[in-house]
Amino acid sequence: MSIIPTYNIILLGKTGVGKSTFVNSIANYSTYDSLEEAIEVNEPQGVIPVSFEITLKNFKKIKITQLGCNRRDVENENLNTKSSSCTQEPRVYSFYNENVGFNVIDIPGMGDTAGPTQDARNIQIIMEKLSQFTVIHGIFIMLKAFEPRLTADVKYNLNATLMMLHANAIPNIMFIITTSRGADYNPGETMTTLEDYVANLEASNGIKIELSENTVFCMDNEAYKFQCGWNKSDEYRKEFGPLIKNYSKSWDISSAAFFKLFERMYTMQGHHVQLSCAIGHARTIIHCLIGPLAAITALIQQALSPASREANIKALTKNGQQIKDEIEVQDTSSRTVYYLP
Ligand SMILES: Nc1nc2c(ncn2[C@@H]2O[C@H](COP(=O)(O)OP(=O)(O)OP(=O)(O)O)[C@@H](O)[C@H]2O)c(=O)[nH]1
Ligand SMILES: [Mg+2]
Repeated sequence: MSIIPTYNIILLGKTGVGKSTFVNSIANYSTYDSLEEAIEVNEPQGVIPVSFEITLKNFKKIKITQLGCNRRDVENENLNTKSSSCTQEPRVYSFYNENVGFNVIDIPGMGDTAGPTQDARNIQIIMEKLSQFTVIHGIFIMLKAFEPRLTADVKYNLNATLMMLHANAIPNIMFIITTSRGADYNPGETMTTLEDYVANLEASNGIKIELSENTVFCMDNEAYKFQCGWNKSDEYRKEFGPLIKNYSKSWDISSAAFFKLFERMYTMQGHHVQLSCAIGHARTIIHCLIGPLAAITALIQQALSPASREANIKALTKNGQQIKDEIEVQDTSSRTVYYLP
């Protein structure tokens, strides 16, 4: 059996940006030549389970659920609550044909609706998943087309994403702009936001990230939603069927962007994951030490206060027996010691 070249890709970006939808779109853009063909066959290629709600003109809501190819993945996608983050654990989705293979790592998004503690845990599990690979060729940072300002939220998500990576990974970074139909399949206001971020990063850390046609790819993967709606609901078909031209244009432009992006991977030198994982471990250790260090600092400050010094002097001048009574000798043999990784 001959070994085919395989490329590893990780999808990063805040929750709800469209990482899982992107993975499903890969399967469909690679299977059908056009949305019209996909609709005729009427078998949406579901890789990751999805569920979404559509509001019709009369405000009636319909729920569309499309299962993935592996039933076990249903547990990994939180499909029941509308406003919660979906993907729970990183999963690798492998796409192969006879010539080439792609392993795409879909992860839970940063800015998880469960809060910062969940984000810290997510970073750890993402690093664990990454460490299963020797090299990574594509680091896809995903954003929606309408991020008009470099808000604290956008900055937090970009920082959290980039902090996971070693500087050597920078040439492997690609920006994917989703939901871009409203911006005519351009990066829209997000480009200015990205330019601001990249300029700040260069000024403060000397890190330079290229923003060009080679690194920024725009798409709108709404056609996948259309495929699922068409397949699952008569009401959807009746109301959205006449709009097929819009979705078809999104398909054509997005699949072209997708093929250009994936062909770009053939030219990439793989980033050695070990380097980024070392940074991840260092961050975990620092994170674990912050609590104890804060407690020690507080104790030192307390000991330095005049009242505390006075109390210590008094204690030391008590008679020997009293001091003896107050000293508690600890039995160290049964202590539980936790070693940091
Ligand atoms: N119109 C449009 N909707 C999109 C696009 N990409 C994703 N969506 C919708 O946005 C919502 C969130 O998409 P997901 O793919 O679940 O987002 P995610 O990044 O995987 O989210 P987490 O798993 O929570 O990190 C879903 O309702 C998708 O149908 C897009 O390009 N265009
Ligand atoms: Mg997801």
